[in-house]
Amino acid sequence: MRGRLTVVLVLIALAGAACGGGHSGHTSSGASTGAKTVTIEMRDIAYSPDAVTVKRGETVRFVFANRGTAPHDAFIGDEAAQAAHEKEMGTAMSGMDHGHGQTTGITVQPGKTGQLEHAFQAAGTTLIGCHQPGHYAAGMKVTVTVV
Ligand SMILES: [Cu+2]
Repeated sequence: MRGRLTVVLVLIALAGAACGGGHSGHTSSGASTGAKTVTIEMRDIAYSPDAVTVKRGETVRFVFANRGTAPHDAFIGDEAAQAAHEKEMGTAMSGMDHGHGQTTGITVQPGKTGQLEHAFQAAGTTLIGCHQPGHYAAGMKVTVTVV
């Protein structure tokens, strides 16, 4: 239990270091977009944490670290989008990429890390869901509160 918590804290520390010391608000000449980084672990079958709060309009870089033994997805969208995507994944395994605009979904293999950048434009609640067969139904989702 304690060991697992340590791993999470180390991951958060690493993510913080990766975005330049964690001090926000100062201008820099770096190529970074200044995105806020949120690290989420994927397990069999859950995300950790399963709830995050972000600021409206802020670009958030989600880093998904798959600690499980199965592939997991991360698909961003509200409940209706999640339901539509779940249906789509059931009929055709093709394409997390919906073509134009920003990518809203990725698949992360066991032991790997994947990134997804997203700017939430509307205040409210939306979701990140895993659409590997049965996972979303089993409750593999993150509640994203946009304030
Ligand atoms: Cu999953």
